[in-house]
Amino acid sequence: MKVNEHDVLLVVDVQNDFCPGGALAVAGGDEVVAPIHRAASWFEHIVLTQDWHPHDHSSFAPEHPGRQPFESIQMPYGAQTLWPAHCVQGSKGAEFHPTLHLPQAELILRKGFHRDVDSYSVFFENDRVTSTGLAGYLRERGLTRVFLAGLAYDYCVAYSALDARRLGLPVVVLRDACRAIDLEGSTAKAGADFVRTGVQIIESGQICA
Ligand code: VGL
Ligand code: ZN
Repeated sequence: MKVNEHDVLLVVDVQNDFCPGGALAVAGGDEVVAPIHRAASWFEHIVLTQDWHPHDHSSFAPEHPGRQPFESIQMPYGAQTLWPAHCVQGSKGAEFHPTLHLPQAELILRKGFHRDVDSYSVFFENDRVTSTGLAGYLRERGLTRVFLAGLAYDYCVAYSALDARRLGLPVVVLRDACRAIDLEGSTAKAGADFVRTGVQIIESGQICA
């Protein structure tokens, strides 16, 4: 697949806490770095995102006495999965994985910084109305097709892909450059949602100039 100057590679949440040894480790999370680097060499435009929570974020299980990580609770905006505390602003766990080397990235977008609302998608928070501003950034810069890679395939990557489709953008997910959390069928659901909404799924090796 050919990429051009209107394409952007969104590298989602390749942070220590989502990699082996991290607070919310995704199996093989660090293995996304090599395919991301290979894909990145073809792109003129790269945006990195960072999950970036206050220490007392409402998605953290310890904020809800009696509740365990990976349980679901009802928030004012709907169902919310509770997570171990992760990606706390300024912590080592919130830093990019040390092997990720993309100094050419033109924007680092942080999300999840509102205490009372989680944000899986890089476009809209989990209340589905609060914008991160990324859609406006892409529009103003003439970036009209989105390629997605990173962590986690079934959460931040999937929510971002579906929101980009809702915004009317063509979306391509680089499957080998993602790893999943896989909670209660979430990986299969993401794949089915991609097919239903027209998200294209390719391998990073299929990209060319
Ligand atoms: C993510 C769960 C909680 C992700 C972030 O980046 O996929 N998942 N926070
Ligand atoms: Zn998070």
